[in-house]
Amino acid sequence: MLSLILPTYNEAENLPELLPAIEKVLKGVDHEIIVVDDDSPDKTWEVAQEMAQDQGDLHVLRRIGRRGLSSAVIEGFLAAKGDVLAVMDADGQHDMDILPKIYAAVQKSSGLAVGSRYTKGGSVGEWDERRYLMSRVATKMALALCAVKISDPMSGFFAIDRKTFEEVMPRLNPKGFKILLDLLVHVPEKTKATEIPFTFSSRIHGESKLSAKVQIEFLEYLYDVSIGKYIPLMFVKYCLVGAVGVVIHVSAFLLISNALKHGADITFQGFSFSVIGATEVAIIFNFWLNNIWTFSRERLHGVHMLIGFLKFNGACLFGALANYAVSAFLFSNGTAQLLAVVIGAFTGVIWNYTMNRLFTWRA
Ligand SMILES: Nc1nc2c(ncn2[C@@H]2O[C@H](COP(=O)(O)OP(=O)(O)OP(=O)(O)O)[C@@H](O)[C@H]2O)c(=O)[nH]1
Ligand SMILES: [Mg+2]
Repeated sequence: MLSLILPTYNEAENLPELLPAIEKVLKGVDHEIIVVDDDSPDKTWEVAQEMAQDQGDLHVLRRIGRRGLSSAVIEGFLAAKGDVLAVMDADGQHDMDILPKIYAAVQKSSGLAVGSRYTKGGSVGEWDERRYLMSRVATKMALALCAVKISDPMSGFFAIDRKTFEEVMPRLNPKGFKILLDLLVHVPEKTKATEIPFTFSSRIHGESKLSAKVQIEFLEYLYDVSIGKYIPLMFVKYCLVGAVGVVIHVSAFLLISNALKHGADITFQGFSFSVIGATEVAIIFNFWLNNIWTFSRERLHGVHMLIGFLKFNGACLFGALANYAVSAFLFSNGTAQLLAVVIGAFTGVIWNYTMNRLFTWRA
């Protein structure tokens, strides 16, 4: 049996055209269709539910409070009954006439069968130069990470056999837009992948969801499955925020100390106050940027943000103590001054990050 997943977000206008056409193409093929909708504002789910009333093989999964193409497809696959699991865009861009071929290819040799724009006979249709170039560069970058290499790893039109999917499922990274790429990165190298050419059409109705955010998520995905296995992306972001924080710290120090100066000199108390004040300004800045960027998935609001801010201050204070303790210990044991300071600073950063990840922005 073929289970066809149609992920949708604002495709209410397209479904009434698309679904009857798919039924025609799949006439005689044992199949089910699962629309996975992320609670679209245009009520795609309602249109699909109405159509499902008189179409027994059509099912609707409406996800509330969730967004994401990859995770929608994975959930569709998990709810499916078929031994072959397929996915196709719900905007008419994928040539549904090749669905039976895709299905047959997986039935014949298991693994994957991909509707391909870049294999011989396929085409991207009417893309402008810029989109074509972006797609080619992204494809080249992605290919370097794939265990199984094909000409169009970024296609959203493919099928996989249930056994291969279930085997690879626990390793998938549902972030982002490119579920096929994620499968190609994680399947065993010997997995067979067949490419079937098609020409990419224009959308029937509606707008593309391929936003700048989706493109950044793609780069984050590439990082996650390569260097990110050893150094988490969140840690890198945390360090970047920290680096900007240092600039803020120095600037705040200069501002405050200038204001406290008497003539050309500053008193010891004035200096101390400037350092403490600048430190707190940097802490506030770091907390704010980490909250909206580094830990955006665990972002804190309202009273939780206030509690989180206090925890962040605590973690930073202990981080500073850890930094001091390690530097002082190394220095007193004969380590060169600068090396002791650098290792101490690193200890402080790793301490800060770990504590804040564990207690302030819990996963
Ligand atoms: N469930 C769900 N579906 C989504 C989401 N984002 C996109 N989709 C659907 O996934 C399919 C592909 O999205 P598109 O916006 O067409 O992306 P694209 O085909 O790569 O880009 P275009 O060529 O510009 O259309 C469409 O059927 C969308 O409705 C999402 O967050 N959740
Ligand atoms: Mg599309």
